[in-house]
Amino acid sequence: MESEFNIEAVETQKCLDSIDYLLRYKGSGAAERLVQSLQNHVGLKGSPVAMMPTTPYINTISVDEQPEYPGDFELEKKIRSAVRWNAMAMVVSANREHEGLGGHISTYASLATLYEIGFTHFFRGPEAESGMDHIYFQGHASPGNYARAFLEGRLNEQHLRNFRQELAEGGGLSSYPHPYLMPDFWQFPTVSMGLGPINAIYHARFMRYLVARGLKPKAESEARVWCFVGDGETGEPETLGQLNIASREKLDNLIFVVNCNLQRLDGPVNGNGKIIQELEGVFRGAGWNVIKVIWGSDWDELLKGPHAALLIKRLGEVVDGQFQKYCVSPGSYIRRDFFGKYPELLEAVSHLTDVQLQKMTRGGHDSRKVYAAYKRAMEMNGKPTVILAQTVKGYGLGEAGEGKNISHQQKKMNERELREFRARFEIPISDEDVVDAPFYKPKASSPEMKYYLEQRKQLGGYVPSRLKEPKAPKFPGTEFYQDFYGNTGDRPISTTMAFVRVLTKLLRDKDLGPYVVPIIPDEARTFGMEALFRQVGIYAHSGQLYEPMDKDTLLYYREEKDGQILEEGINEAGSMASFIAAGTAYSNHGIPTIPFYIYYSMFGFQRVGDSIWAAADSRVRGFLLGGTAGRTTLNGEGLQHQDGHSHLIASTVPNLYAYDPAYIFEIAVIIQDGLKRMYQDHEDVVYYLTLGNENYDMPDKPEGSEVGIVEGMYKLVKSSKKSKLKVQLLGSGSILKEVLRAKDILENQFDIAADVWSVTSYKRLRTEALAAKRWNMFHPTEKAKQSYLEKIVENETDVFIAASDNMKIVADQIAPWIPGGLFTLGTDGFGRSETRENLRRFFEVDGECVAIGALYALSEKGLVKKEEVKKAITKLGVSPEKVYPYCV
Ligand SMILES: Cc1ncc(C[n+]2csc(CCOP(=O)(O)OP(=O)(O)O)c2C)c(N)n1
Ligand SMILES: [Mg+2]
Repeated sequence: MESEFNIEAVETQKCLDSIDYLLRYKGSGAAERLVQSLQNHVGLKGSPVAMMPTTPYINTISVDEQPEYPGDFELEKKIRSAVRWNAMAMVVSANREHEGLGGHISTYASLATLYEIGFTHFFRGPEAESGMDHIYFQGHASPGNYARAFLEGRLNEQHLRNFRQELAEGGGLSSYPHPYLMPDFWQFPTVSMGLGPINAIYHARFMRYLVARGLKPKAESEARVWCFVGDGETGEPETLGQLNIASREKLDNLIFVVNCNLQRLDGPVNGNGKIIQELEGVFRGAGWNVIKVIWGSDWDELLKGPHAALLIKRLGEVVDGQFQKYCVSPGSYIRRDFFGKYPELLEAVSHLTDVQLQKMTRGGHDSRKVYAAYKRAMEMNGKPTVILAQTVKGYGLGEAGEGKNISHQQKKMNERELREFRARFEIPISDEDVVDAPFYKPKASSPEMKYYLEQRKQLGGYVPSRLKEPKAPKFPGTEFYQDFYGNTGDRPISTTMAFVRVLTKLLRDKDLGPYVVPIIPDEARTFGMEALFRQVGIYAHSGQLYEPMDKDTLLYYREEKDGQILEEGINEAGSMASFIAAGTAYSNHGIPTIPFYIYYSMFGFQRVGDSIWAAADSRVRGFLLGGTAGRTTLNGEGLQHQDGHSHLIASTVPNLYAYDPAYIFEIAVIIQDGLKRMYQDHEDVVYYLTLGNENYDMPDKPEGSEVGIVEGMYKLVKSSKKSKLKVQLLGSGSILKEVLRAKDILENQFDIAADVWSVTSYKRLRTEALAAKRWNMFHPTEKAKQSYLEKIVENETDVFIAASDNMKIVADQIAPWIPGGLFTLGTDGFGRSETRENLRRFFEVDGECVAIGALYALSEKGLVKKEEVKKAITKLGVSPEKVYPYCV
């Protein structure tokens, strides 16, 4: 036994010596390769060893590898302290004046150094040769950004005073990064946890796409995407769920900085474990380069000392909850509880006072360590990098909240706490003034301001900032769309096919085509778009490294380095991130790419609604296409697929125009209008179109219908029947077909004339009607305004009935403006698998039910006898006792 142990020890030592040798003469890459070879070797011998996903709980970059610090510590500290103070003062004064305004102090307090090093040494501005870096700032650290912009002269004292009072005179500052509210300042809305990280990944990839497609020149030194993430935020599936995409795409232009203050809102992120280690494993497993910045320089000595191995062991043993406890404890406790576990460690810190022990910093507050990490991240080749930086939540707040569980919510400071804060960061504010928490700006002539502003100048100007409007590409005129205005003859098509025809033609346009970005989450074949694979190719950064199995066919799966399609795989969240990247490129890159994102409509608003909201906030311009929509139109797929409510959710997004077109000419007119508004008139709007997969004949475009199609409603057929009774039937999407059937039933079987309207957008009709009504409310003595809807229905005195493949409430949106009210039919309830015919009867939106609805509405006005309606129900073969589809 004894001798066996010795053999193992001897052999182990040999291996370690080899590693040391390689480390000394060939660097860490060579050592890593040796370990890898050992692992492979053992695996081949039949006893595979699992790779350890983590490294010891110390900094990745050793002191010996640390680069020279190029900055001026003292001047940087002065600037950082001023920003810290103002960020705190902004929140404190807002909440003093108006209880409940809210805001966060502690997040920025933990981030200050992580931001500072970036702003002073790394983040490149709009004038930089590489182009601007794109930085996703932690949402609730916004006071830090505002405080810095104040020093830069981009915001004034009044702005700061009006933090979270956006309606105040002179303008205020939005709570969080919202490009919609501060369009000259913010680029990326990040405060919905998880959306910043996923959007950052796809943004970094889209930057590569722009270069690969020749839309953006390849700069010698590439711009970076930086994303600051909270450690609590890593709990969101969107944060970690797409890490593999970043490594698959070799995004070395992407740097995540996770601010590991070990706390989230309620308490510790992983009190019983170690979030930094957990994240290291996840990121490394996903193929990222991981740089841990855990300890500040005052740990260097101990970590090089004779008991380093034991200290590292101890650092690895202690869980996060306990490290948090050390933040709020005196040095004597730390000595006893942490170092005291091993007598050797106790001895190792015997020369340090309790105060010194208590002040030993975490890596994320040490400029040298952070600088080293950022520099290495910038030098990384072939992989994205994550920096896991340990910080203290509420750093510098002392008793007011440093490291405390209540820290996140802290928005007030009393006089004593303010004095302490001032003293700790040496802010030159007098004793009398400090209680008012005034803002502090060092003089423009001070060395620190000169230094900082010069650094920003060297780095190319201020960030964040939004770029100016780019030049619009040349747009095809109306003649381009003529192809789509005629009837489809005896070749019925679906609206999805119709859209694909329009898109295909747009892609072929020599001026506009290159800017079109088709985005598809593994659904191209569903939508009949596979011809595009061949026509414009699928973007793949490495091209096609295999021979596609269908190479000898016309429509083979063609991946290309400069492919145009973003084929995202089964990934609606990632596709939305691409949509946002492409739809904001006009502002972020000065390149007006036009995204057309087509997906199963059920997996749009319902699944990634928050991303759509963020897209709208981001001022995205582009088209969302909800394919295979309609609760009864997509018939076989059943409950989880059949969408009858995306138009309802779409109605909640203010700058989004939602259309439910029925015909190819409607689609062509809507897309033409959208392109003009977004890319020629520079309106920040999104167009949403639902598309169906039912084939039917499409008629000629009625003369002069363009305005109505865009405004949301036009008369498709005026009845030629002479009759005492008349109804106005409103239909949308594929149910327009059923409405036309109802017209025939009513006219032929019941002698009731019926006009038919196509309603393309209930949302738009309602929005404009509401605007007119509101104006009238405030201008009661002036001539009342009339919306488009009111104008077109004012002379129609008949009964109105609406039917669509959506919930009834979608059509009900316009009911208040319909003379005599609106009777609505729709598809409320869970979908199910059936034939279209049966489904439409089930949901009561087929021609027969629409006709019954019309008769009933007439009877309600006393124009038809109730008895007649009863007879009609029987005549049309509908069971009055059929189940109520909403809740069976
Ligand atoms: C999707 C979402 N859920 C919840 C919140 C509310 N929220 C804001 S900040 C926060 C805690 C953030 O903790 P962490 O990410 O660790 O950031 P820290 O402030 O500690 O840097 C929570 C829960 C949110 N903004 N977004
Ligand atoms: Mg945190």
